[in-house]
Amino acid sequence: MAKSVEQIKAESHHLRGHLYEEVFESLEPGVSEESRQVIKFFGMYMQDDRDQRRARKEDGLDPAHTFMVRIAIPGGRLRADQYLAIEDLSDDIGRGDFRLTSRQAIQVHGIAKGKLSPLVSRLHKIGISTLAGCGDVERNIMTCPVPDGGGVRDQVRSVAESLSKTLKPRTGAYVELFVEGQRVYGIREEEPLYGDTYLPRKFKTGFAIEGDNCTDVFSDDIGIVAHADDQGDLENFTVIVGGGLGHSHGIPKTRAFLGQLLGRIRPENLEVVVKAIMTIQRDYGNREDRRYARMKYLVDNWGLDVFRTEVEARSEIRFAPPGGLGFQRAEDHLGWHPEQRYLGLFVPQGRVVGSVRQAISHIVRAISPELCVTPQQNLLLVGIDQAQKREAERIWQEHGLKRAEALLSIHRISIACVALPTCSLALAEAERAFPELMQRLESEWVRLGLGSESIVVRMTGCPNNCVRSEMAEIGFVGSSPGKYHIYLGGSPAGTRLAIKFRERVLFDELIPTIIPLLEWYAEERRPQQAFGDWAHNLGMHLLEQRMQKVRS
Ligand code: SRM
Ligand code: SF4
Repeated sequence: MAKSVEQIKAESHHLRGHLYEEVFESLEPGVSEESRQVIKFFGMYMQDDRDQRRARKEDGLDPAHTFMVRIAIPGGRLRADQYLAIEDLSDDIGRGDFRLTSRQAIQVHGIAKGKLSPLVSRLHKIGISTLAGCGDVERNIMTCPVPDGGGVRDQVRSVAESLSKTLKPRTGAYVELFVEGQRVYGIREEEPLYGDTYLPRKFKTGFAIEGDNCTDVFSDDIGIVAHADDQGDLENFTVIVGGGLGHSHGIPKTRAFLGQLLGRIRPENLEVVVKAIMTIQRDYGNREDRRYARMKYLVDNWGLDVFRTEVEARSEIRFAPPGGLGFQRAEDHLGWHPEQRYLGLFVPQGRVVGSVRQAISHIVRAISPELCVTPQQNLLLVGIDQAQKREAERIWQEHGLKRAEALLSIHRISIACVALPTCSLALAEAERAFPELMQRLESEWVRLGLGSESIVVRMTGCPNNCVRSEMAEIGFVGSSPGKYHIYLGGSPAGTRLAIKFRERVLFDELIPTIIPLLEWYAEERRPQQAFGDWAHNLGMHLLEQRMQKVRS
C-alpha cells in the first residue's frame, strides 16, 4: 500500500528521504511519489506538460517530467540584482519565462531535475530561497506591497519579513542537498516549531493594513490586520483565523471558509500568538484525511471561542476585542504614486514573458529600482523619482505596453490562475482563456456605460481557488474541460465569499449567461454600489427568479 504523506514526512529525517539518490544519482527525469511529496517542502513541484500527455501516451512514452520551482519572497519585495538573477536563471535553466504569483512569489516552470541544484545554489548566493515555497509549513507571507517611507506599511513589512524567517523550517536538508550537493547521514536535528511531521497541511499567513485588504486576509489560515496610531505608526494587530478557499467539487464537506476575528494584540506579542496558533494546528489538525486537514476545519469544529481560549492558554496573551477593519476595497496599487515614489506595472496574468519580460528587463537595468510583486500578480517599481518614472514608462510604452492609467479598472484588478498546461490539478483552462473572456466581458461592460467602474473578476481552472475566485465579485471556477461554475457576490474589499450562481457553463456561454445581470446592475445600481454588493443584496434566489422570467 502506498505510504501516507504523514508516514512519508515521519520517515524523511527532516525532509531528506531518498532525495539524494533520486535527484542526484538516478538518471530518470522525475522522482518517486514519495520524493515528490518531500521535495515540495523545498518549493519544487514535479509536473509534466499536459498538452503533450496524450500524444506521449499514444507513442508509448512516459510523461516528460520537469519541475516548477517556487521562489518564496516574503511580502514580494526583491532587489534589482535578485530580479535580474531570476531572469538569467529562467534563461539558462528554465524556458525563458516566469510567473508572478497571487501570493507575491515567483514561479519558474520547466526545470530539468539535474538543474534544481544549480538553480538553488545561484539563488542562495543572492540571498533568496525556494525553501517552504510549498509543503506542510508556513508558506510565503503576504503583506501590502506599497512603500510608505517608514510608515505603518513599511513597519508591517519588516514584521512580516522577520516572522517569515522565524517560521522557516530549521532542517539543514535544503542547503545540504541543493546547495552543497551532498547527503549527511545519521544527522540529529530538531524542528522546534514543526516537529518531525511538520504541519498537517499547508499553512498561510497574510498581513493587511486597516482600510486596504489588497492581500485578501480573510482567505488565510492567519490573517493579520495592522492598525496605526495617530502618528501613522503601527499600534496593534487584529488577528483573524481559519480562512481557506480550496475545496473539491462533489465533496460537500470540503468548502471555502472566510477567516473569523480572534481579537486584537500588541505587535510585540505577535510572534508568540502566531506560534501558539500554528502549534494548535500542528497538534490537533486532521492528520487522517488531507482533504480536511487545513486549520479552517479545526476552527470550524471547535468554534471560535474554544479556539481563542486555547490560543490564550498557549501564548499567555489575552485578546482585546478586534479593531474596526475599515475595508472598503482592495487596491491594485498600479500606476504612478509620487508621494510614495513607486510605479505599478500591470503584468497580464503575472506572466513575465515576451515583450513584458523584455520591457521589465530594460527598465530594471536602466534605473535599478527595488521591486515588489503584488497579490494581483503585478509588479511595483519602488523608490524611484520622477525622472526614473518617466524613463520606466518610456521603455514600457516602447515595448507596446500600456500604462496602468490607460487600462480599464476591470482589466487591472482581474486575475487568473496558472492552470493548463502545467498544473496537474486543473480541470479547465484559466490563464490561457482569460484574455479572451475578459475581452468579451469588457466590451459588454463598456457598452453598458460601466467603463469607469471597477469590478473584481477572477478565474481558476479548479475549485482550489488559487487566485481566490470565490471571493471575487464574479468568479469563474473550472469544473471540467471547457466548463465553469459561476460565482457571484463577493465584495470588492474581499470581506465576503461569493455564492455559486450557475454550474458547468460552457466557456462560450459564460458572458451571455451574465449579460442580463450586468444590464440590471447598470440600470439599478445606487451611486458607488459595486456589482458584487448589488448581486449580494439581491440574493441568488431573486437573481434566479429574474433569469427565469427572461428565459420564459
Ligand atoms: Fe495554489 C495547489 C498554483 C495560490 C489553493 N496551486 C497548487 C498547485 C501547486 C498545483 C499542485 O498542487 O500540483 C498549483 C501550481 C500550478 C502551476 O503549474 O504553477 C498552484 N497557487 C498557485 C499559484 C501559482 C496561482 C497563481 O496563478 O498565482 C499561487 C501561488 C502561491 C504562492 O506563491 O505561494 C497559488 N493556492 C493559492 C491560493 C491563494 C492564496 O494563497 O492566497 C489558494 C487559496 C487559498 C487557500 O490556500 O485556501 C490556493 N493551491 C491551492 C490548493 C487548495 C488547498 C486546500 O486547502 O484545499 C491546492 C491543492 C492542494 O493543496 O492540495 C493548490
Ligand atoms: Fe491549478 Fe486549480 Fe490552482 Fe488553478 S486553481 S493553479 S487549476 S490548482
